[in-house]
Amino acid sequence: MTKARLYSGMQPSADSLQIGNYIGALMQWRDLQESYDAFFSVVDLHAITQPNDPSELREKTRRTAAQYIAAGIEPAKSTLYVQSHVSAHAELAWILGTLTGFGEAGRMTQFKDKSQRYGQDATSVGLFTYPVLMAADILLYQTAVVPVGDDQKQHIELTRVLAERFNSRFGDTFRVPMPVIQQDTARIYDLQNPLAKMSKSAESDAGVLWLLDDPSASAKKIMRAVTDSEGSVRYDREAKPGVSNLLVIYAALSGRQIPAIEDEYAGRGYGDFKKGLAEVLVSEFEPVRARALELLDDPAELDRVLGANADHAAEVAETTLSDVYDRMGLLRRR
Ligand code: AQP
Repeated sequence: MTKARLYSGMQPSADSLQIGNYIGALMQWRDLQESYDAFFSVVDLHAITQPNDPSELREKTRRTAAQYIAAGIEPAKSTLYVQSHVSAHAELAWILGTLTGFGEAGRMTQFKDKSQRYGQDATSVGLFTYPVLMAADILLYQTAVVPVGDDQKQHIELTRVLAERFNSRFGDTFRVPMPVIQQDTARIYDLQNPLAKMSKSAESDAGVLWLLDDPSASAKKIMRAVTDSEGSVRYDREAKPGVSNLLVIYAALSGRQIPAIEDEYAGRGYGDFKKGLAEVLVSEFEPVRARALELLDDPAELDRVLGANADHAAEVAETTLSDVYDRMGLLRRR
């Protein structure tokens, strides 16, 4: 039986991924690649909706791909490639843009938030059409499921609307994908501000745990993480967001249940709990970090693997794109 197709991606927007990317996405991708025909992309075309230094972007792209592999995404099993290596993404995005209402795109809350944050002069048309490119990413591969965070739900809904619109105007072409929304317990918050999601682009470094950071630097950040004055290790997202966040990280990285961790630290202080978490984090990340650095030591081999995977992605994408051009009545070059 052929496996259903799955698509997901991350932006190469920093030198290292943060542990929210690892727990919220990579760990799940690693499991999902067993039961799906998975496509995982490093979405560099999305990343350029923000200003980027060209040589840094190239390096961040390799680094992101290396971290996918180090975290367990197997390029022989999944299709792991760089978005801009497959030109069909940009081509289909243009086509879908002609089917997207201006008001429809303007209602996207991520655009509203980001454009407000950057100001009008720093907001590009590319940022506005970001969800249309995302729709193209997904639809090119006849994707059945898209694992995403809650914040991406609206973009997947737009993807579904665009697929249905195209299918009803031009004939059945796209599979209408389903989102798989990540559980709230997989959401990781900033260590210094546990009400804000941990993010690569956080203003302060103190609240972010980086996958490629020196483990002792990460341990220090955990020891300084914001908690509360109650002193008991107990999950309560409302009343104790800092401790709850640390418990979620602990549980995700150790594979244990939160109540078992609460029991272990009952009657002990936050210091002990944080030390325990730091040990768990170091033992989980040390091999991932070492493997990523090893892959980055041989960029030619990494580029070769990415190129071979992009060839496969392009083959699948071209089939869909060709149908799209035909159905829309574009005269094909012979
Ligand atoms: N804090 C988080 N907790 C759980 N999951 C998270 N993800 C991101 N942050 C957390 C998941 O990681 C993937 C990365 O998606 P992205 O790189 O396209 O952008 P993002 O979601 O905006 O991630 P960042 O780290 O916050 O990047 P910047 O700062 O560049 O915007 C997604 O699957 C996301 O759900």
